[in-house]
Amino acid sequence: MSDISSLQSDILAQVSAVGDEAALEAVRVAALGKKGSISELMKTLGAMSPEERKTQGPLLNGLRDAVTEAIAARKSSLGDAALEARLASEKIDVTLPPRAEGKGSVHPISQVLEEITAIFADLGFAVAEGPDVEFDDYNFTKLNVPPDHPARQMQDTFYVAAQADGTSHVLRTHTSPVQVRTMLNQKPPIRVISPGRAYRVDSDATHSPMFHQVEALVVDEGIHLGHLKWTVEEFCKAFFEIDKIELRARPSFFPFTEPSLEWDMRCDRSVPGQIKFGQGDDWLELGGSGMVHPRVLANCGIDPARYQGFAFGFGLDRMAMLKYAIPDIRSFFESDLRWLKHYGFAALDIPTLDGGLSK
Ligand code: FA5
Repeated sequence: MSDISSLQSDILAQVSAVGDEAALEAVRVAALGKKGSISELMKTLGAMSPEERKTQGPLLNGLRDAVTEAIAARKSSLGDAALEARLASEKIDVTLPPRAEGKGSVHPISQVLEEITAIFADLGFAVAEGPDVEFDDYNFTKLNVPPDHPARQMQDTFYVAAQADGTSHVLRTHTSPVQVRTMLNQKPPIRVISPGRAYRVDSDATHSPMFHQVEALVVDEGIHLGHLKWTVEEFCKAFFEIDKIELRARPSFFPFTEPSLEWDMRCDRSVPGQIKFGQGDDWLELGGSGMVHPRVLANCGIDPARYQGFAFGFGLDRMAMLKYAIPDIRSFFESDLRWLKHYGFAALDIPTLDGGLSK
């Protein structure tokens, strides 16, 4: 009995004295391993008389359980301590600003996104977001494109496998479903932009299967086409950093707007590799827009008899290509560091309207 209890206190003392997991493992093997002190004692049980076994059995089992438990507890506290030490040694202060001399640079898409956000923030717009995997209902049906409507063919859609709960999803083909999400959750007046990714089965020098759009949505009483034109004009002047621009509106069709317009900007592309805005005989396509269709407002719980809205959706990658003379849209997504070094922006040059968007 006293042998067993002194063996127990001896092993428990060793367990609490170890400084790391390797030393603890050595103590475990010496006590509970195949030839360990406790295992050897357990083997003697077989040779004992039934009477002796009755008293020694519980004592030896108690010894083995106490040591096993102590080792497990020590192992977890050593593990916690090791983790704590590792976390402390690998701590990074993410609030520290990046070093200006660092090699990292801002991708042109991120830069353009920041520029656009700064411009619209100045005009009083908030930023709204939605998921890339979107309900078919929000991407199409609530936007006045019911199932089987031929307008679904206007966008080559990536469909997601049918869900168990009966809902169907798509990779959003445009950022317009964020309009739906916003109107379902907010009452007018609404003034939001939603920059983000969109997906279509499309690939060439000016089309990418994954691309970016920026959507703008305004809903309030008394909103008309004049507000749309003014906003597009102010946005283009600020974005292209020029005072004089000339816009042209062409009639178009989108199921979710009525009337629908596409905007072009006057430009001069007579010198290869160069583009000048506000002059010349060429027109640059910006994107689609229109007055929000009354049926879309009603689908989203907004009374079309009281409120009107305008919306537009421009291709962000295309705008970046134009502003920064990037010839092929696919190069945005090739992760070529040499390309990024050439077209990227310094991390500390945050675009602001007063400080300059692109310097
Ligand atoms: C739309 O996607 C509408 N949702 C825009 C809209 C919003 C209209 C609100 C009215 C009201 P469209 O399919 O034309 O429209 O696309 C808009 C812009 O996205 C295009 O002008 C183009 O710049 C860009 N775009 C479209 N497909 C691609 C692609 N595969 N790769 C790169 N850019 C693309």
